[in-house]
Amino acid sequence: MDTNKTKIALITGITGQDGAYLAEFLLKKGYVVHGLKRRSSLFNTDRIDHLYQDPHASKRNFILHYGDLTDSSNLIRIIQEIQPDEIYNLAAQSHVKVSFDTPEYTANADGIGALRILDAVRLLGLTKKTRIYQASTSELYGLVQEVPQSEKTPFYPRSPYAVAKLYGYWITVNYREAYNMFACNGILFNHESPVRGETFVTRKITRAVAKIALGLQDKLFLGNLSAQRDWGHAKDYVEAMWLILQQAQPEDYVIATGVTTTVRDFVRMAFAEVGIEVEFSGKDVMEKGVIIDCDEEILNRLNIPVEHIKLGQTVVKVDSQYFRPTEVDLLVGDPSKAKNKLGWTPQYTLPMLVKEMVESDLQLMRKEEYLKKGGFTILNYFE
Ligand code: NDP
Ligand code: GDR
Repeated sequence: MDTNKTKIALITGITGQDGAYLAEFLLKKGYVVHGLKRRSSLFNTDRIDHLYQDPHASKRNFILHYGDLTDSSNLIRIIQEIQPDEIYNLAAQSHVKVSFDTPEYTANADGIGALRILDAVRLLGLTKKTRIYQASTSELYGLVQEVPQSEKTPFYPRSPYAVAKLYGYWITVNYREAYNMFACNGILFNHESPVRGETFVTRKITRAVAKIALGLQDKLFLGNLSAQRDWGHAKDYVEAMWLILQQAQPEDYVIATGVTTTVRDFVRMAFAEVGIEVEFSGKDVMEKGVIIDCDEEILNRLNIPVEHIKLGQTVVKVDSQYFRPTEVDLLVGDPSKAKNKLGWTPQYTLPMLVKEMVESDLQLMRKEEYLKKGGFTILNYFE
């Protein structure tokens, strides 16, 4: 590849969490970044509005295109027009629980969508020019076969989402082998951030913690508290995506921290950030989390009124509607290959991530607090 030429990247799923972090990352590296965004009835560009450039400007390095992973002709046209050096296929129906409700759509977007990208590059004769990153996932491991999970661990998907992503994984490997394409899977374990979607468990927790601290919500309803996840920060993980495409050989990589934590412990850590100590008791659907102590120094520092915190108050309850028909109990990745070959190591630890997310949601919820004081009704869409 000519390293002096300005590189052109296409990001599908640019309006999502990873799309936004990756766009920022690539722009800083001097790329021209094109993004595929879906038409929606409401604006869906909150996460990338700070990168927006006026379409009337004479020179732009950040350009959005309407498109959808379920529309081949649209993908072919955009890729033909852009002639990208790198494509990051991040678009997906990415919610595991929702995939049980929309299995066919999930298969179409997450499975066949990956094929459409690969095949567009092949049909357009770009196999030598365009490198492709496929957003594969630790959900592929599903039912525990071994821990920690590495590139060699067998897959056993446990949701329509994971089965669709399994197709995406293997079609990427197949196109690499069949057509000599530079196409790679990043098998990324869970990664979060202050702009994580509000219905994923970490963000659901940090939003609720902020609201409970500010007296805007009483309780947080959750599903399986015993699930264990290897949580990292999206900012670290988008760097790994880029590194995967800069190697001499196309290969697949596990990207993870190597540390696993239960949902229950994530809840404890998030409440601790605002000075609230929560203890859990009971089993399965009867389990609950109760405030047993508070740290007034932290409350004062964060300007949280102490009268909002009631010792003995139940702040977490289990609600079986959030259970999945088949669950993934334990994920913990082995990132040795990424460390050795890519030189990648995450900068964020879980405590740093939790702190950043809680602080950001506290700031956000202060706006709701302000509106509530002004007499406006707050709708709880995300609980
Ligand atoms: P998000 O849910 O935040 O973003 C998904 C993006 O895909 C959004 O931009 C969404 O658009 C877009 N999208 C959804 N369906 C379509 C479609 N049919 N056509 C075009 N665009 C579509 O996900 P993340 O940023 O967290 O994840 C990025 C990718 O990485 C996903 O493929 C996910 O499955 C995968 N992954 C994520 C991990 C994580 O922990 N975050 C871990 C491993 C893999 P809109 O904004 O309009 O909804
Ligand atoms: P996951 O993330 O399914 O791992 O997929 P999610 O945050 O949705 O769930 C993590 C674990 O928490 C348990 N859980 C709950 N989950 C949600 N969403 N809401 C709840 O109320 C709740 N209570 C408990 C879940 O059962 C699960 O065990 C994410 C997505 O980003 C995928 O796209 C990605 O591929 C994987 O991470 C790696």
